[in-house]
Amino acid sequence: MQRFEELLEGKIDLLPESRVREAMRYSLMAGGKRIRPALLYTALKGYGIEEEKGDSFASAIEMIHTYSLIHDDLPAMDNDDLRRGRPTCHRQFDEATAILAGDGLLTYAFETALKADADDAVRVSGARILAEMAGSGGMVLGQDLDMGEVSGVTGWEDLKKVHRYKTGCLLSAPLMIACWIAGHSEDEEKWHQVGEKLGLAFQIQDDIMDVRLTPEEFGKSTSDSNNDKVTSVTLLGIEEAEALMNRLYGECIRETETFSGFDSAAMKELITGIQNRTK
Ligand code: GRG
Repeated sequence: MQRFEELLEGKIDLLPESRVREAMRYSLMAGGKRIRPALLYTALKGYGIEEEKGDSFASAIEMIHTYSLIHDDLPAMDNDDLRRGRPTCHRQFDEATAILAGDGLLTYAFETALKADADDAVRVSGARILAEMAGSGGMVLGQDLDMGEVSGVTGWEDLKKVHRYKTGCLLSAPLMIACWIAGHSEDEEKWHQVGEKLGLAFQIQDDIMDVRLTPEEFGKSTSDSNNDKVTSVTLLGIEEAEALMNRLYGECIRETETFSGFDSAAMKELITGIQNRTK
């Protein structure tokens, strides 16, 4: 994905020089796994479309993802010191700059998406999907449901809802956008469902790694299990959580085999790679 790293940094270079630009660059280029862009590119591959067609949207999604991590780490939210093994944005810069860096990335994501080299219908639908999946009916809602002392999450159904919105929506967005780029918009909702399922599996895996790995291995400073937070591991136990995670990943793979005009081989490989991830 070296090409994608250069593409993303090139977009930051287009902005006027400033402290906020450097904070945006610091967090955007901090060695994330780029799972959401990989989902978009792999879905395009399955449809037989060259990956460059997804560049603007893949960049936009990674900007939104990075903004969410910067804001999630702030003292008013999770108050984390470490992200991806490095000081969080507000630790490296300051709180005001980190807030602005998040705002800047979110706004720049929509500018980038709307400048995509695509038909009007694809650009408008892509921007609509980003807004729906990232906003207060999507990821922001998930964060709201999950917020610390006001969180009403006590059981598995509540937790699944948090994961559906907080994690699933932003994994659905690249899949939904890819089907628009490929001219298969009739499958948008089916891809949405796959992304949600993937998000649930991904988050269960995160909960398992949270108890199995040290903060250094995991690259994050707080452990949800040490925070008295309800997680899939505290609710289901580690063995049941692991079995469910593997079942969900398997279902995602099987569902992608049913899409019309789609060769699922590369997607199967990507999902299996995510399932076997170690960070
Ligand atoms: C602040 C609006 C707002 C939302 C925050 C993303 C998020 C919502 C919170 C971060 C905490 C968390 C565990 C979120 C679930 C999504 C998730 C697992 C994010 C980490 O994604 P990775 O593993 O991260 O793809 P990298 O670092 O590889 O990019």
